[in-house]
Amino acid sequence: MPDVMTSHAKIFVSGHRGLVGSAVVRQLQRQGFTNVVTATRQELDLRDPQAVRQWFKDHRPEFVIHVAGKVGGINANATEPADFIYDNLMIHATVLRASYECDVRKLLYLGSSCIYPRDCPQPIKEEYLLTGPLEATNRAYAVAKIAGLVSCEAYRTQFGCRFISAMPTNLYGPHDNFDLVSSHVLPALIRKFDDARRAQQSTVTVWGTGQPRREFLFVDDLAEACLFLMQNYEGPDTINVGTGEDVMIAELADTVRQIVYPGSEIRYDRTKPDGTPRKLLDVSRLHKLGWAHRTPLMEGIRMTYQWFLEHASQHQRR
Ligand code: GFB
Repeated sequence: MPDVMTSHAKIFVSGHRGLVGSAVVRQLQRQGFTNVVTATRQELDLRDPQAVRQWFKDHRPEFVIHVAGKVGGINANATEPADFIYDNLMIHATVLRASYECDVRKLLYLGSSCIYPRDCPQPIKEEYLLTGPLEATNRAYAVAKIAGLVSCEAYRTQFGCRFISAMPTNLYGPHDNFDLVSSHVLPALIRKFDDARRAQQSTVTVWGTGQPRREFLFVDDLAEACLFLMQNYEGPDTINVGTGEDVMIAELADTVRQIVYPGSEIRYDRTKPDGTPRKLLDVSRLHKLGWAHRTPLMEGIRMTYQWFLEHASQHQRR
């Protein structure tokens, strides 16, 4: 029986205040894990090798669910590439090295669907990685995430580390970033339609042409998949995590409009980039392992909007 997390195992969740990290902590609590350790950015700068090494020595986590990172939507990635590549390269290099040096028993690393080639066949299989050019708008971030994935393989090869990796699709849910400049499309649309409703503005602007297609996974489903992989997967290959269904941005915008502000109209700002035309993940490997998502998109959007309304005061511009 492989070495799995028991209820009292010491589990470090990096990035615990973010969209994914907060969902992973919720899921661990739901599943009865009582010894979860975290560190705020103020307590621990994950880009600082000395600080991370010392923190790992002091806290000795047995398992690491490594979901910290500098993330953002198409605009943030296109305008801050140096910060995206530096922060993410440093975060992944320090956490993986310290995990190896402190004999962490198993680590899960999370990548992103943007690591795949811009124009690869759809749905995207894990083996398409590095078979073609990347999407320009998030190339720096993608290279950093690929470096993290290859690092997991390298530690496994050289030192036998049980470092596994997963590639999630576009995520959304509670604790998302709703800032209009740096956010991803779904929280941005929720924010835009809600702002328009409050201001009684009849028109909402959607970026690009509305033609690209995107796949959206509710973040609590991703968190459940992370724990499933930690407990059941030992393989060297990365695993796509998604729903296997995608939607056109125009359809998504209309769905959010119906939920948040049905009386409004949509206009498109074609001066903004579309990004990758499509990035639908092939999730057959994950389904074969025994996990599939459960939250339909409409239900997930409603739950996310509900959370947004309950935390309206928090949505300051980042
Ligand atoms: O979610 P998003 O910013 O990132 O954009 P990507 C998805 C699509 O939604 C693009 C359109 O075609 C955008 O033009 N869109 C329409 C909007 N209106 C808006 C809006 O108001 N805000 C935003 N943000 N988009 C990200 C990568 O790519 O995917 C990240 O940049 C990460 O690195 C993430 O990998 C999962 O899906 O294009």
